[in-house]
Formats: sequence, C-alpha cells, structure tokens
Amino acid sequence: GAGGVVAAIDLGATSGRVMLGYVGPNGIRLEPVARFPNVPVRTIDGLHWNILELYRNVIAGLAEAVRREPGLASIAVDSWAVDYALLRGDRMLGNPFHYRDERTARGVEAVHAAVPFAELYRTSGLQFLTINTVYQLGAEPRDILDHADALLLIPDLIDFWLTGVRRAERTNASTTGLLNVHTREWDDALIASLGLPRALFPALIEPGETVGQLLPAVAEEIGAAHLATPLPVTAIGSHDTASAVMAVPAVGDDFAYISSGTWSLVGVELEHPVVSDESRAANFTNEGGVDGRVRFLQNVSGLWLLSESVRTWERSGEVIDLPALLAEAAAVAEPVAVFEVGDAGFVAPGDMPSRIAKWCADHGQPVPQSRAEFVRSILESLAEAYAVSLAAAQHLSGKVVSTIHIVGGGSQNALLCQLTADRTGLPVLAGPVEATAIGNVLVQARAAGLVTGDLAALRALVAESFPPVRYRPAG
Ligand code: ADP
Ligand code: LRH
Repeated sequence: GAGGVVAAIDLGATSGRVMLGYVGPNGIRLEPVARFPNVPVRTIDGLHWNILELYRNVIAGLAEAVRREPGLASIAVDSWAVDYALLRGDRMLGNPFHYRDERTARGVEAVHAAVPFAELYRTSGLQFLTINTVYQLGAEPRDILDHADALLLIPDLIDFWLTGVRRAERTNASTTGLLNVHTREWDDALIASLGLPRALFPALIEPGETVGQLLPAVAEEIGAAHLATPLPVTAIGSHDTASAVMAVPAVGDDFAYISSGTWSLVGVELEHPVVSDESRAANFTNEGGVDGRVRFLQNVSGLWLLSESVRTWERSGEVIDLPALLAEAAAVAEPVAVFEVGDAGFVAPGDMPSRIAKWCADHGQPVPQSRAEFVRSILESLAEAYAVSLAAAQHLSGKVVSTIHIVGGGSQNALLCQLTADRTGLPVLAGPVEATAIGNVLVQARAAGLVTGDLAALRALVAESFPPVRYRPAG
C-alpha cells in the first residue's frame, strides 16, 4: 500500500489516549492527540467506571484527530478486558461496574455451584480470576439479566455508540469465559448451563472486519460530516493485551512477552490452546489473539501495586515524582522482601503500603521501612513472579524462549526491566511503550490496505520503527 493515517482509541485501566497512526511500507509513526485519566467512581452500589466521561474524551479526541487529519481512513477502539454494559435497545441499563468491585465473590460461588471450575476451564481455557465476565454475570440480579437484550464489552459499547452496530469482537470475547476455546464461538451449552439468556451475546466479529460507518450524528459531532467518504469503525484486537502482543517487536518465534501496565500479562504465543489439568492447576489462560493466535499467559499483578502505593502517599497532598522515586529504589542496597504479588488482598483499591507491610510481617519477611524500599520490594516481587510464570509457560507449552519482550507503560521502568533480566537469566527487550495503540493501528491499516503482511512482517515493521532497549542479565 501507499500508506495513510488511522485513529486508535486505547482505553487503559489507568489512562486513555487517542492517537493518530501514520503507516506506510517504511514504518509507523504515532502522534498523540489526547490523553486523559481513567478514574473509577464508588457509589452506594459499588465501584464503577466513569464510562460517559471516557466517551466524552473519545469524542473530543476524535474531533481533534479529524481537525489535524481530514484524510483519516478508519477508527478503532481497544480497552481493558472483561467489563461490560447491559443494554435494552439503545439504552444502557446502569453504569458498568469496575472489575475490582467486590460483588464478584458472590458470582464465583453461584457460577461454580452451576458448573465446576474444571469444566469451565476445559470449555473456555480461561484461568481463574474473580474479575472474569462470567463471575460478574453470576452476581447480576436475575430481573436485570432478563430485562436486557444485549451485553457489550467496553470497546464493543464504544463501537455501538459510534456506529449503532452491536457486535462482539472475538479477542475480547475470549476473556468473558463464555467462548469455546477450540471453536472460538460462544459456547451455547455453557451459557445455558449458567442460566444466562443466549440473546445477550451479539454476533462475533474478527479483527480486520468493518464494524460499521460512523452514525451521522457522531460524524457531525466530531466534524467528519463533510468528509468525502464516510469514516468506518474497524474491528481490531479490541482486548488491549491482544493488540499489545500483536505489536511485540519480535524477530523470530522464540520469544515471551510481558505486557506491562496496570496488570502484567506474562506468556507466550501459541498456535493451539493448552487446556491440560496441569495448565489448569498452574492457572494459565488461553486468550484469543489477532490472526487466530492463542495468548497463553498468566495475569500476574502489575504496576497497580506501585500506582496504588503512590496514590496512597499522595493522599496527603504531596506530589510524587515517579522517575526520582524509581532512582531511589534502584539505589537500595539491603535485600528487601519478596512478597506474593498475586495475593487476593492486593486486588481492591486502597492503602497498598500497609497491606504489603502486613503481608511481610505475617510471612516473616523484612517490612519495608521507606518509600524507596517499598518500591524496590514491589519491583523485586514482580520480577520474581515473572520468572516463575515464564518458566511455567515454557514447561506447560513446550515452547522454548530465548528473549523476553516487555511492552507497555512498564517498559519505561529500567529497574523492573533489569530485575526481570536478572531473575530470568534472559535478555529483555523493552518497548514500545504504546504497543497497544500500535497493534490497534496496524490491524486497521492492514484492513484499509495501507500495509500488507502476516504477523511476522507487521512485527518487523514495529521493530524497525520502534527499536527496543536491551537489558542483559547480570552474572
Ligand atoms: P494501562 O494500559 O493499564 O492504563 P500503561 O501501559 O499506560 O497502563 O502503564 C501505566 C504504568 O506505566 C504506570 O502505572 C507506571 O508505573 C508506568 N510508567 C508510566 N510512565 C513511566 C515512567 N516515566 N517511568 C517508569 N514507569 C512509568
Ligand atoms: C490489561 C487487561 C488484562 C485483563 C485486565 C482486566 O489492561 O486487559 O489483559 O486481564 O486488563
């Protein structure tokens, strides 16, 4: 193709952005258009996303994108997984819940009473996480489920608001727990066993297909009504992690990845799912990737531990400089505690340093004494968890890995990258920071004919445009 420009909307659990992506045979360039925080809101019935505020920012960002680039060829949306809105007709039934809301505990009990976890795993291939859509649905009141006529995951909801078309993008649908891991279709039998109305689940759509054209009212709102051709919204790997893994700048096949942001998604890419008893016991997930790949990975906690600590320290009004704090953490010379980052006690929002200190005291480990020691302990513990996960991923899948790619916001954390190299004994290639947006852009660009090629070719393009930073293991 001759090249062109598309707009990527990437909504992370911490922040959202709208990017212009310029793509041609010689590379990719990203131009940030808008960035906005994603701040959840607690009301009497629980913890919610501020979805209307996010959508307002999406529209404002798209308006700015069209102002800068009237030649825009396409738009696509990705976000964090598992969360959803229920709708009846055009109306959203209540505000979407945040996956950290405590109601899922009830859902887990209800779901496992109907279908034991071993059977869920054989069908969906999904690791046990209380946040999974299936457990959230297990906590929904019956009358609300019966009143609804559609369930849309967050990117599907934004696509619906933009186009009026309701579809379920396949990579993100794979995080619900209701997709069959082998057929990649909604599992009707499982949905029936759980007593969920089958009609809630829209027709699936594959990355690269067109969702629809912008509604006239939306085109008007973003200043695109006068454009020569109506703007399409394209389906991409709308699960942010699917887009991030797509854009790993890997050369060859023997790599592992860590998509590092609020969560760390640690694993390998496979052609076929692994749903053995052993992988179930190790709690490994098989999520759907772009171009039919399997993302065989584990949700290891992530920089949530750090950002929630910083948020706690900032409550007194002080503003913390993250790069300075990371430099202090790098200078800590005494050994620090290595704690269990996946402990269920760290999932909810709130005072993180106190919870970490309590974990260390309860487990006979040295309690961190300063902010720098807390940060060092968090990063050592994450790196250790990565090493354990990566060893398991290789053992369970039979894939042998010689390089680890770290992408996402956490790839800027040099200390974390170095500790990961040290604890795994493998070289770490860090970056790009905006892998998710790049994956979003590339699948749109390929659909629009701006670029051609399979995953390997697209990844080579990423590597040329965003050369990663190399960390060698110590010793
Ligand atoms: P998400 O997509 O989940 O919202 P991101 O991929 O944007 O997350 O990553 C956010 C994380 O990136 C932050 O929690 C922070 O720890 C890390 N980060 C951001 N900027 C820097 C920086 N300059 N140095 C080190 N880490 C950073
Ligand atoms: C990362 C992510 C992850 C999911 C979690 C809900 O942003 O999408 O892959 O497990 O958020």
